Amino acid sequence: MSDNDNVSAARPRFVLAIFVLVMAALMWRVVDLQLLSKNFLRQQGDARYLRVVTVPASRGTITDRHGEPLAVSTPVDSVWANPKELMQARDRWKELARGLDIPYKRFEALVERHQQREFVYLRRRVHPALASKVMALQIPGISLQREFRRYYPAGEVTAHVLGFTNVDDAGQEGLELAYDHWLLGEPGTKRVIKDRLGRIVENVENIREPVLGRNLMLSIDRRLQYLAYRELKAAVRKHKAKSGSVVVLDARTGEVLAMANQPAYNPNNRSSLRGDYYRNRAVTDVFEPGSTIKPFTIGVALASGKYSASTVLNTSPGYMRVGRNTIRDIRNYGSIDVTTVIQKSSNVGTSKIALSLEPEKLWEMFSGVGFGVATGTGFPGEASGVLTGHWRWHPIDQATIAFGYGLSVTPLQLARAYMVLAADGELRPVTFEYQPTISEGIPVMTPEVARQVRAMLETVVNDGGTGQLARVAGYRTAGKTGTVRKNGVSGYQEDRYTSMFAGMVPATNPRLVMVVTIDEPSAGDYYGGVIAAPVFASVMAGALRLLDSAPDDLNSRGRELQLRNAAASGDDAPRVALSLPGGT
Ligand code: 59J
Repeated sequence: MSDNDNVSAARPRFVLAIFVLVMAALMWRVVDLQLLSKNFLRQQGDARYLRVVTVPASRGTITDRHGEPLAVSTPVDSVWANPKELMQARDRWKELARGLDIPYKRFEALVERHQQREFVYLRRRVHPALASKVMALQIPGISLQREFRRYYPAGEVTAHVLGFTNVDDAGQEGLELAYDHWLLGEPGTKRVIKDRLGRIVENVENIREPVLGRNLMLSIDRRLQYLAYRELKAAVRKHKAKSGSVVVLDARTGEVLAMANQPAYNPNNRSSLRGDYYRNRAVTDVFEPGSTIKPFTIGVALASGKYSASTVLNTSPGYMRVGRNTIRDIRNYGSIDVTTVIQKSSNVGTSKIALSLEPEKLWEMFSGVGFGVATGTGFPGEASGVLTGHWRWHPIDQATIAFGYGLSVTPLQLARAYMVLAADGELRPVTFEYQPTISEGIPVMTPEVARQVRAMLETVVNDGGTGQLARVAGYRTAGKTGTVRKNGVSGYQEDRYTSMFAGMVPATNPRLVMVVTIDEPSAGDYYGGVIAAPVFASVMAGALRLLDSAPDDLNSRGRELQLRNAAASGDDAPRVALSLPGGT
């Protein structure tokens, strides 16, 4: 009984003790949650909803010299998932895959392969409209990431100059690569609150503002670029050539106004391409300049005082021996003056002249006009070509280099060298940037010599010259043809040629310099005067009209018009006639 009494007397105290203990535990829990673990818990909560996200910065726009866009970044969205969350919503996968336009099997494999991860891209760079449709499905674990896609409005036409960016918007080739640091923006960061579905519901604060990429204005003139591209493409196709390049420079400022190559590619859709197509051959590929180098040899001859334009040389019988080698012309030109050596492109005449000059002077001229050194435009992969030192030349090297073999140049280098002739003897820098001021040059020949050589180059396109098809109606034209046998593993080849033309207009006060190279024409003709010269003429004619350049040869303009009107050829003849200053 007393036991029972004891028990019953002890019960209230026991219950009280339990009660006090429970209370103490609860109090402790309150203290713990409110005070001791507060920070930890807040962090955990915030981590679930408060996020730091990057704010992408768009890459700068590339424009031509008139502000026409050539490379622009358009906003796109990339759809990504947290696979761990997405695994919980398997019933909605079909819907999601359909919305994303991904075959279901592929979608399933993708998510399952990454199910232990917290991040996987489902589709990158889709149109924002598609992205928001997907988000509207409200499927857990799906988020968007804003990105930018590079778009090239001129497509193929500017492909080699601009290059392209990779999927992360970093420059990979061409000017996109060369000017990457300039074009690149700097992403910012901001703190946001996201809801259960990962959607941003509130901007909390900007941590760092994104810095937009800077714009780049190029020296390129989109209209000339189109023209150069179109004419080159047509010629490469017509003559079934392997490749080709065109460079157009502003003869005064050294700006690259147009640069095109074949084969080309569409930078907006590069899915099925070989690296071979990406090369900007005009700056990365070298060739032997052949006869296009002769004007510089003649420049040294004139500067030496030993020769004038009318000095006569005997080139009979059309070949000559130098040591164990024979130098040949395609015909026996007999006794001709220096001007005719250029006009007919005599290898024998040029060699005779070269062998009578100091090797050092020849070398100074060739390196002075930029052969053997890169042009310094910073274009990725630019080749510097090869020019061996004169101290290593044997007489045969001296002769063959003087008519263009045994050295190599890029089309851009050759154009720059011709700019020296156009700029009265000054070597000026070339650039891809809009820079319409005349930069200081280095004098490498006297203005008199430059003008005399230019005058000789006019005879090349006139009656009796090798380059008559380069003539531009209404303008005096100066230039040089070249037909070069290609050097293969077993020496120079009989059936593979590079055809070229290098020149300038208007010859009296050159405004434009242009080089055309066409590699391995295979449809019959292969002479530079037949294959490359017409490309020069059509691009220059169009370019001078676009630039509103004053004709310096009204006689030939009149003659040309008479011919045109007589033949009633071309529907632009009346328009030209209206703008003619003084009739025929
Ligand atoms: C030529 C060469 C190769 C290298 C010759 C072209 C030499 C030479 C060894 C024969 C075709 C051909 C160092 S010719 O460019 O002279 O442009 O309208 O490839 O001579 O010695 O069946 N150009 N071209 N020579 N080699 N080696 C002329 C000339 C040139 C023309 C034509 C016909 C060659 C008028 C070239 C043109 O000026």
